[in-house]
Amino acid sequence: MDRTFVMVKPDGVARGLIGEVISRLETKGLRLVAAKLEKLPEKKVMEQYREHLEKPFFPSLRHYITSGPVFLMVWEGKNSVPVVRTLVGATNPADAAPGTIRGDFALDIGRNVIHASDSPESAHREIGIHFSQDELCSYKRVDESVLYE
Ligand code: D4T
Repeated sequence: MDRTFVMVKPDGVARGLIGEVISRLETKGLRLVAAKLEKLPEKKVMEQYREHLEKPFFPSLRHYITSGPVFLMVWEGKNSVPVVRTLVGATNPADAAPGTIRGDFALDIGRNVIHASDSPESAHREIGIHFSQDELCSYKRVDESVLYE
């Protein structure tokens, strides 16, 4: 099964949206295999956003992402990376379709509620930043026999 990394950002945690996010991904049929609430240390922020270190928005992104706890998760399922990106919606909430998480719950690109990995390679890298192997649980949902062909 493919894995993806998902993070409810500090605005999403502060607004009480953790349950809503989990509910949407669970209802889709994905399997939650790891989760924790954490205030990200600077080192992990730099690793997580390494491709954005030189971008003009990085200082405000860093300040915001360390302003409160984030909720870190690993989800498994068929094509979980593109499936979750579709459920999350466009980076800028103004462009995010209704029915997506950002389309339904966000207004500002700098407060877009959630992050999800954009490729299997990113997912592997990001899971490694935030979780150790022994934090990833192995189990089956009882509905998997009807979720998959
Ligand atoms: P994340 O990484 O948060 O899931 O967002 P995306 O993958 O959808 O988008 P991204 O990597 O291009 O942006 C990372 C992060 O930076 C914030 N951001 C981005 C911002 O505050 N201002 C901006 O102009 C951009 C492009 C939002 C997401």
